[in-house]
Amino acid sequence: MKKNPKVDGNSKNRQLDGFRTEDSGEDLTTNQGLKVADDEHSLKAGDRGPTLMEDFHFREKMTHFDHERIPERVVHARGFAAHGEFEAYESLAHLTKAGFLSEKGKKTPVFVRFSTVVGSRGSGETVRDARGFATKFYTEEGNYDLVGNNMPVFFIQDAIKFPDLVHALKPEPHNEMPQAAGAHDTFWDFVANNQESANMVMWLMSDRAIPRSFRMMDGFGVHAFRFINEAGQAHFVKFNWKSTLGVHSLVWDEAQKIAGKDPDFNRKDLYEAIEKGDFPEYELGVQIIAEEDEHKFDFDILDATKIWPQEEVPIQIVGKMTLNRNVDNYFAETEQVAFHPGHVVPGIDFSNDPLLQGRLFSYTDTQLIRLGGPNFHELPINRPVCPFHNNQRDGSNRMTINKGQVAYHNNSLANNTPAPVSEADGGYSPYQEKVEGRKVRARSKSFDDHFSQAAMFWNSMSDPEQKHIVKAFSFELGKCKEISIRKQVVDMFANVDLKMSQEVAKNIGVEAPMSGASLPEKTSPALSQTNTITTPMTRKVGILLAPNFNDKDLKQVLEAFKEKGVHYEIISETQGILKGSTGTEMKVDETFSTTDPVLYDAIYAVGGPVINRKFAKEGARYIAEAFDHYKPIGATHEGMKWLHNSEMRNQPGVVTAEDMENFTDAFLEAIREHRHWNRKVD
Ligand code: HDE
Repeated sequence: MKKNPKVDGNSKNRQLDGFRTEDSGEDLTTNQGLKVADDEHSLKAGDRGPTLMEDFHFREKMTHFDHERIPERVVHARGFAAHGEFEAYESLAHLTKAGFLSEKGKKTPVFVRFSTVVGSRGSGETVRDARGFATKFYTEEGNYDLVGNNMPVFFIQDAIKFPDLVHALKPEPHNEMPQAAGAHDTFWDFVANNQESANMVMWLMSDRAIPRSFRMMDGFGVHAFRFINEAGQAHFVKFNWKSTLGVHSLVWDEAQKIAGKDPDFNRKDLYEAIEKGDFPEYELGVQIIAEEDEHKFDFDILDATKIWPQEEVPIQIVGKMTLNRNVDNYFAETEQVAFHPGHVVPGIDFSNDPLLQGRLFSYTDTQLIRLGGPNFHELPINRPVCPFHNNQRDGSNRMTINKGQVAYHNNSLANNTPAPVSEADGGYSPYQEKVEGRKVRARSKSFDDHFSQAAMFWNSMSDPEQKHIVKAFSFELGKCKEISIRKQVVDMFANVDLKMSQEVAKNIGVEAPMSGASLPEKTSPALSQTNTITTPMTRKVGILLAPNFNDKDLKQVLEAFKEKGVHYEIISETQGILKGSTGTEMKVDETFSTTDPVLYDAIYAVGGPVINRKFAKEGARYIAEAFDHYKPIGATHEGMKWLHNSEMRNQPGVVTAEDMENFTDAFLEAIREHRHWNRKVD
């Protein structure tokens, strides 16, 4: 297996060259290079006396420490990132002159940061929320940032409403509660009074909002952008990332428990996968609409609260991104990376989506406060890999040492350089869209339909997915204290599906709405997660093992796991080595106190001939939790005792057997399915 491959020296690392330092083995010095003789005692007047002001080493060390934090991102504060590479499958030159897409096999280094949106930097990761999916392509023509989410739509249509949305969604201002959650009055008050949010709220109540892993979710650029080809021809484009592991989610009860048992659940999963060489992969897909077809659809293609259903505008897969290297330093890279939807390259341009237009202002502005000034592009993680020159100078934290006397344009002293580059030679020149109109604060009528696509989302869900949505609404609204807010929201969602809103109304104790909008029955099968890829690869199985376990049979199952890329951990009562019935030794990875069933995709109960009361109790709990969360359960030998006479035994995804050959295949198949929704749980 590949282990955290180092790719120093090649293009992937160029943006960091010259900035990395390995401090171990070196002398300790101050920041001025002075060797330090003692780092354990502050300078005092006598060994029981007061500390002296003159202790410059103490003051330097403490001052640096006092300033170690920078303001966290106002949204997307909690994130985790990795390096990788994008490879184009084919030339897209007929659509775009972007170099990184115009040649088959062309490779471009990337840096991707995943995030939750609402919570603070230290908040839990398995909360109900959208996930940020921001990609920086270090192209030869400059950095291109695709700053997307794991949901293809957004709450609002115009950027001017973003501060209102975020104020409503963040913890309430009087008591700073709740952390990292939309389940409170101000958020739902915003929803009910800003009904353009309906489609996004359906996504937020769905399983997409609690992804099993950053590796198992899709990404979306959300807005319409433009591709421009060499001939200057434009096409509208939407960007989609498709995980090669498929889209998979947690169940809500599990997600809440994980937030306590392991608040780092998603980042650990990504970090460990990359360390093991199981590199996450996402294919890039584009949806293309010709300029002349702009008004051909029953939604406005510039409205960020709408998808372009892929049944109407197919997704063309154009390349693959592989994340293959963890960061060396979280702060220097993940915390200081600065994304911006306005970081584009020739061949990619904007549309007039009013949400996108506002973002083009916001991202530089936010970096100024977060990263302390206008030179954040010089931080190693943000530097382009191609040369960059201009007449910008000075400012806080300037690192470049510009030589020479000329810092203006036009000039004769430097032969009029740095000189602009013509479009033909690669200079960026905006698409000359014709724009005409009165100056108005208004929105196009074509943005008015807030419910058709929300209803299409609901209609496209499978039965279990619909049940999860009803439960999610009932949880979230049940947390609202104001009954009037609960009522306004169920009335609003009666326009999406009357039965759905009536069920929610019953659960949260408000009068059920009697009518809603009557909308065309449209579906988009691609919206359901039941149509995603399923594979046992990288699933994590918790194996319950006790002394004298049947080692021959276990070995056979473990070999099959290895072959299929299934991961496992041995769980027992105490740490150390366990001996099997014929002497095989197994190292215990976790104990009942260090881990929990919610942290596994499947449980395999092997047990052993003699288990004590505590083991029996924990084993039963592991199986019961896994059962309630619809997870695959395998039980052989003594492990089967836990399922004896139990109603669980003949339920879908519960595999028990004396015959190991049938067992292994059936268990692997159950693991591949991920969750067994037709199991009788409630
Ligand atoms: Fe952002 N958003 N956003 N956003 N956004 C930020 O920039 C903003 C929107 C997204 O990992 C901020 O550097 C406005 C949509 C991601 O570093 C800030 C509007 C989408 C990230 C900001 C939006 C996103 C951010 C905060 C409405 C999906 C994290 C810190 C017009 C397409 C990037 C920062 C990272 C971060 C503003 C809406 C995605 C304040 C004004 C829609 C993935 O600039």
